[in-house]
Amino acid sequence: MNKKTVFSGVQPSGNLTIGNYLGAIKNFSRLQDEYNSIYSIVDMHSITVPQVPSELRKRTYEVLALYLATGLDPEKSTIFVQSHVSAHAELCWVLNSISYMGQLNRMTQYKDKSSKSEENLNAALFTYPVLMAADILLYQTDFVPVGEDQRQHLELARDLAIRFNSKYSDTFKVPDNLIQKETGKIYNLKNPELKMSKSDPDANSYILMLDDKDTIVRKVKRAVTDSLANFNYSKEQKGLQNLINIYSAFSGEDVKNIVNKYRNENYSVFKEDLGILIAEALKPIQNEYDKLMSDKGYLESIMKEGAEKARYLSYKTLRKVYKKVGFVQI
Ligand code: AQP
Repeated sequence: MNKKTVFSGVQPSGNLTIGNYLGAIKNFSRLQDEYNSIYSIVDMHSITVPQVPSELRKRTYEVLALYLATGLDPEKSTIFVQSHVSAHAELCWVLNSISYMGQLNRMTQYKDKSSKSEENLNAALFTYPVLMAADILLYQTDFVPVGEDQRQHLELARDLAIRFNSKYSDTFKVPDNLIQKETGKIYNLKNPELKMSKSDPDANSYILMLDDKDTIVRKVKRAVTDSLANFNYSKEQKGLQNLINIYSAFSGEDVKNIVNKYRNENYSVFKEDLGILIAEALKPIQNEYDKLMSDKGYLESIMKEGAEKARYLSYKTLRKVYKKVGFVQI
């Protein structure tokens, strides 16, 4: 009965890409039978960059519908919206008190995002990884299924858990990551040196989970590859390597088979097949998503139920933390 716990979250900061899907969400439902699974829609993280409030609200419903459409079952997993559980902000404040400015300054995501715009130079973006540590540590998490881009933030969560435990005595479990080797980083279709990102200004750089078939086929056709005319899986052909990884993730076929199958073909044949493969794999998810989005009442009932479960679990940890740091309990 002693199941290990997994926790992860997705920001409702844009329409979700196949990077978010393959790097994180696809694994969530796979894990829910084996683990105590807790999945959040981390809306508080989203406001670290400017958001349009009405869109943020709409996207929060959309991410929940996508969670359910990809197979998350509220009977098996705790699914909730971060801002509904105030323990996250409360623990973040305590963890801020043991976080070093120098370490936060080295976070590559902070450096990338803050250099993009003056508006992004805010204190919340700087302490974003501390809030993420609070998200994880509140649930005594064993494993965190995330994409490669979150590795450094997860290291910070581990450091903070260890630091708090040694300063105040054992309180937090020290979490490990669950990063998929091939799909932990899906690259940008227009520039395979960058990761695919939902907030990229170029819509051709990503494929959305809700893109229609024609759009997907067109985007894959235009994806940057190379002029070597050699169908191969190699680091020197990063664009093609990324597309082969995507093909493998959606088909379940291993990379060797895919390379053998297309070895004597033009890239365009492979790209055409890949576009159709992605569109067909996403279609059932999209159909389920449409049904769920037409029933807001149902989605809100899931949010309420999830918030209650998450509040119960998180306050158990927060109460211990408050006691250990010396806050008066009444
Ligand atoms: N390209 C990617 N490949 C694999 N995994 C990815 N993830 C994101 N991009 C890729 C994983 O998706 C989960 C949710 O991500 P997030 O919403 O917390 O934000 P992010 O990591 O900052 O992702 P984006 O798409 O780049 O969002 P924006 O553009 O808003 O910053 C995480 O587990 C992440 O690792």
